[in-house]
Amino acid sequence: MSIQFRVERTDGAARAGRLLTPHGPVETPVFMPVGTQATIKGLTPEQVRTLGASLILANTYHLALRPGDALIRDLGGLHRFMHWDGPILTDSGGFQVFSLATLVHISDVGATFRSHIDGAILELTPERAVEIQENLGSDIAMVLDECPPADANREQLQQAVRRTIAWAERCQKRHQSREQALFAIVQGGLDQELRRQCAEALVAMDFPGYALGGFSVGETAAQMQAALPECASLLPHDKPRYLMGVGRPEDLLAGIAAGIDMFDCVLPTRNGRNAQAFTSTGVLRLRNACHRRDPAPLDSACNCYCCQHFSRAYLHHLFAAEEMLGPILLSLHNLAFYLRLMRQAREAIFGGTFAAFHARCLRQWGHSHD
Ligand code: PRF
Ligand code: ZN
Repeated sequence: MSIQFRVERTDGAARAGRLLTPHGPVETPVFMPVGTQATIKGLTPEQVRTLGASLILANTYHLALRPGDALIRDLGGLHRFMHWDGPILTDSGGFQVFSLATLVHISDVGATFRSHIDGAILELTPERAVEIQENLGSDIAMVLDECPPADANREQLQQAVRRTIAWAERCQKRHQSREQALFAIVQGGLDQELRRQCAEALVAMDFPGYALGGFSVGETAAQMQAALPECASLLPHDKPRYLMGVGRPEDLLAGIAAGIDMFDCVLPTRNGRNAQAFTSTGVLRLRNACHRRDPAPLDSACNCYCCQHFSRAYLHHLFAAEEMLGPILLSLHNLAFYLRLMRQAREAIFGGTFAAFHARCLRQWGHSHD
């Protein structure tokens, strides 16, 4: 078995669990920092590890285009290539094709597209998505799926669900690696009937883990949060559940409350590079002139390297002067914030106090009516 998963405690629908992978254990709920191009932007693997990250995410689409999955395989696999000896999950590339490539054409065979790097016309099939991820050597691979936009009509959603199921079968058939687990992805948008159909078909195929795709693609946060409890309940209790590409801190807590175990999102690092900080009292924009003479740390409730040593005034200065340390320090802090939030949620689940923890966080962040 490539992975093992155990739910250790539940509190309402929320779960605290333990995922064992070939590169070490993962305590859930878990947030995966995003290392799209085999790097968590601006941070060394040692820094990421010190922040408390266990599992990280990398992208099939980007790495297959550059530097190429065969090259990474020949150099000993993704773990060695990027010097990350902990567990890695790779996304399958479908979602990135839809959001980054041009001239995208999808058929039952797969997706053809023009590379956003050199303009070459390429094809991504379910079999190729599995081959790339086996070459990368990630601990967890994802099936190729079709993620329709939030404004897709029922017919388009239905087509995406049909293809996602057929592609999951082809991925499972092609998948060989014994050291890698292949997770399935449920689509269906906000249509609960299609979500149920998709989940039932995939659950019958007995994957070692299941993801909810197709959220945070343009629907409102309230719509997504309302759909999560029922969607999560369609998935097996004894297998890990992953909400792909979500989200803000309040979305993560809503996901945990609904019974989700795994999350990834670019927000802590991307927003950090744009001078936006997540703090225990809400979001701060460090470019704002109100921070120019402020000697206070970014977040007095945070013990990260940034908050231990630097003032808001200094961070404001770094962004005003366009110094690279600004994005680095805010990425560091934001990841520390997300990873601590997951540890606190896990502790609250163990203590049977998750609902109170959830309500307290929303109040402190100034989102009590969200
Ligand atoms: N499918 C895949 N990756 C994803 C998504 C999806 O639906 C999303 C949607 N939030 C993010 N990343 N394969
Ligand atoms: Zn901090």
